[in-house]
Amino acid sequence: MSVQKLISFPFVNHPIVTAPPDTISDYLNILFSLAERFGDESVTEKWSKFHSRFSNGSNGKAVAPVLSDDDLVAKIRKFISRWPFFRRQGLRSKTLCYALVCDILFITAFNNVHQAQKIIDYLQNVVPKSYQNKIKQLTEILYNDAPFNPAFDSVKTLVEYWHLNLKFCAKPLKRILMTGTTSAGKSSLINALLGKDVCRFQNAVCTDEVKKIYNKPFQDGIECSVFSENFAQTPLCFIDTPGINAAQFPEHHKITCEEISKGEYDAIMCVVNGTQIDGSTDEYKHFEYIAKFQHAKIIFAVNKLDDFDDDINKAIERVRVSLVKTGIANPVVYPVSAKAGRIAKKMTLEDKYAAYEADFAKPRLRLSQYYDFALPESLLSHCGIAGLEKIIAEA
Ligand SMILES: Nc1nc2c(ncn2[C@@H]2O[C@H](COP(=O)(O)OP(=O)(O)O)[C@@H](O)[C@H]2O)c(=O)[nH]1
Ligand SMILES: [Mg+2]
Repeated sequence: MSVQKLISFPFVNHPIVTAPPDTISDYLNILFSLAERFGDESVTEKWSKFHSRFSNGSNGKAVAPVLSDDDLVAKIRKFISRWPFFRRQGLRSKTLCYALVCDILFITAFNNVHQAQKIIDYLQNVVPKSYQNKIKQLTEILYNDAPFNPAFDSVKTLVEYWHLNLKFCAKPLKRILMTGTTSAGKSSLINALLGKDVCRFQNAVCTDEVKKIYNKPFQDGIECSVFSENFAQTPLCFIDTPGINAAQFPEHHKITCEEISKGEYDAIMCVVNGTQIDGSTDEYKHFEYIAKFQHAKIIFAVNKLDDFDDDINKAIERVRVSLVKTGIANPVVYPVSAKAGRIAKKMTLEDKYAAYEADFAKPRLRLSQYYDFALPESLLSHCGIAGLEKIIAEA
């Protein structure tokens, strides 16, 4: 997997956001044409994100087709000549030039100095002399760790996010295989942990293949609470496997076991449906199979505790005892509610936040008490997600 896939865009405080719609449209047209000229096949995905984020600002106007070489040069020059006009709009004159440099390098040459040099050489030939040295300085900050220069204050966030991306990509990937019965909440838990809906979740057997879901160094403009910085800043890959007990799909069990036997993960998270705590023979047979793979950390998460009326402590103990019988030495069993986790991460149902916060602050549902380390008082902790973040980050 290429690390390029992991990076995300610095949409927050992007200077283009405040530009007039026609300017945004021109900017996107130039950026797109440059990306087509200098990018490889990985550009399309990044570009489409960029475009969908900003095209609303240009009144939904589609980006014009890729410009020919001559038209691109002419368009960039015309764009620059209009900069005194942008200044009247409250933008600093070179701001959009700096943003363009950051964006095009990010899309086509992040982690690739050689490619970056080609783009810089091209731009140096197009922009007026007064910009050339500044472009060079900016490139030095991005690629050679030159100290930040206040002249680039207007793109400070872009530069900061560039370095966050670099730091993130330099860390080794941590892989977590998710397994359990159908509808235990594997996909919901991945969504709650990542703070966004990347997996389909529903009351049907909808995961019929192994899916890999990656996190990003920061969310593309999405606000989401995260407890563990280490969790947020570690490249993660969740391996979502099919449920092991779908009677009508026996091949699902096989697919999952094959994936487990590959051993290509750092931790296995077994998700147990808290509303069916005693499980089926199938479920514990599966855990018996997993017991053979103790080279990886095995984490048990009892989910759906928002929907559980009995004594949670006793339920956890029951699961633990059953697990010991399957041959798992010292199983660690953690309670969680993926449903409350989604709300805690503020992904949805903002109006329900207060009700969930109050509910999970009650002694019975304060799931943080079952984690063997201190956690702050918040819904994110009380629903179990904060604790799981930390456990995954340290797996
Ligand atoms: N009450 C409750 N329902 C949940 C929770 N997590 C998942 N569900 C529901 O359980 C069903 C199956 O979830 P899903 O994530 O698709 O399970 P998977 O088959 O293990 O991936 C869906 O209807 C979810 O909305 C939870 O924490 N609480
Ligand atoms: Mg699923």
